[in-house]
Amino acid sequence: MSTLPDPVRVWFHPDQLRFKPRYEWAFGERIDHPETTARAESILEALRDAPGFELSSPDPVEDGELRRLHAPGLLRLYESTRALDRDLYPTVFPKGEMVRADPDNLNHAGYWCFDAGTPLNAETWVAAAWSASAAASAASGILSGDRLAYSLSRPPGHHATRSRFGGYCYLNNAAVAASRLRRHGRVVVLDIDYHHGNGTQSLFYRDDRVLTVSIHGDPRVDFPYFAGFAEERGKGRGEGFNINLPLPIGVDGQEYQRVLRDVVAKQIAAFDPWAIVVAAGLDTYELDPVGKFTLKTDDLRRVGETIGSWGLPVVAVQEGGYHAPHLGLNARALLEGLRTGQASRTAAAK
Ligand code: SP5
Ligand code: ZN
Repeated sequence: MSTLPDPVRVWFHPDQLRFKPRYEWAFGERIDHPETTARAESILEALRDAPGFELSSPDPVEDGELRRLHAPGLLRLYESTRALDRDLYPTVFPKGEMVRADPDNLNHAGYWCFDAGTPLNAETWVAAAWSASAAASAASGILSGDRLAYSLSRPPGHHATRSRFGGYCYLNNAAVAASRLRRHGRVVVLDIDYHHGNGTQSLFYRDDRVLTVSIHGDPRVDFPYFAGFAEERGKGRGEGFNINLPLPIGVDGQEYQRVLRDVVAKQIAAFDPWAIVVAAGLDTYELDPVGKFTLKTDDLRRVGETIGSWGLPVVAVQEGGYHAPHLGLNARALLEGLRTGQASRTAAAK
C-alpha cells in the first residue's frame, strides 16, 4: 500500500510583511534594498498551491527564549525602535572599551550594529519577532514528529550575533530553531546561504552539541568579510565543531554538490546528530543580484536531495535569496528535493 507523505508545514506570519526596508548603503552608494517583501510573497505564491505544502501560523516566541541567545541590550534596543517615525541607519559604530551604550537612546543603535545595510524602523521588531517565531514553531513541529518543516523566515537571521544586527538580520532564526532541538541531542546547522553564517557560528562557537557548517563565498572578497575562514574551528569544548568551507566566486552546481557529498556528508555522519537545521539561503542562484555562485534551480533541488538523503529530520529556515521573481521556484525546488531525498532514504531502509 502506498501512502502520501505528510504535508510540509510552511511557517509564516503576515506581520512579517510589515517591515519594508527601502534602501541600503553599500560602498558609499545608496542602492535599493534587496531584502524586499516581494521575496516572501514569491515564496508564498509558489508554495500556497503546490501539492504537499500547508501554510501554518507560528506561536509567538517568548522573550525568555530570545534572551538565551541574544543580549538584553539588543532586545531592549528593538523595543525602543517602536517609537521611530523614520528609517534609522546607524552610522557610528563604536569600538573598544571606553564606550557607554544605552539601548533606550536610538543615537546609540550603532553599538548593536555592524553594517549600514540593516535599517531600523517602527515595523522592524514585529517582523523580526515573527520571523524568529516561525523558526521556533518549525523546530517544535520536528519535536512532535514532522520529518521536514520550513520556516519562511523574513527578515533573515544568520548574520545576527548575540549582541549585534547586520547583513539584513536582526534575530538569529536558525539559532532559535537549533536551540529548541539541541535540548534533545546533537544538532547540525548547515548554512547554504551564499554568505558565511557569522552570527550562527559565533552563537555556537563554544558548543560541542551544535555543529555549525557553512558553505559560502570567500570572505576575503565578500560579506561578512571578517569571518568565515577555514581556520575558524571553534573554541574550548566547541573546538572542532565549527566548519567553514569558503569557495571561490563562480562555483557551479557540480562543484557545490561535490563539497556537500565529499566533505559535508562525512563530517555530519561523524558527528551523528539527531536533526539538522538548514540555513536555507538561495542567493547561490545564478541570477542572484547579491551572491556570486552560479547554481541553477535544478542544482538547488539536488542540494535538497543530498541533504534529505542523510535521513535526518530537517528544519529549513529561509535566509537570503534576492532574485525575487524566481525565489519561490527555488524554495520549492529545494524543499521538494529535501522531501525526495528523505523518501529515498526511507525506501532504502525498508
Ligand atoms: C542574509 C543575507 O544574505 N545577507 C546578505 C547581506 C549582504 N550585504 C552586502 C550587500 C552588498 C550589496 N551589493 C549589492 C549589489 C547589487 N547589484
Ligand atoms: Zn546571503
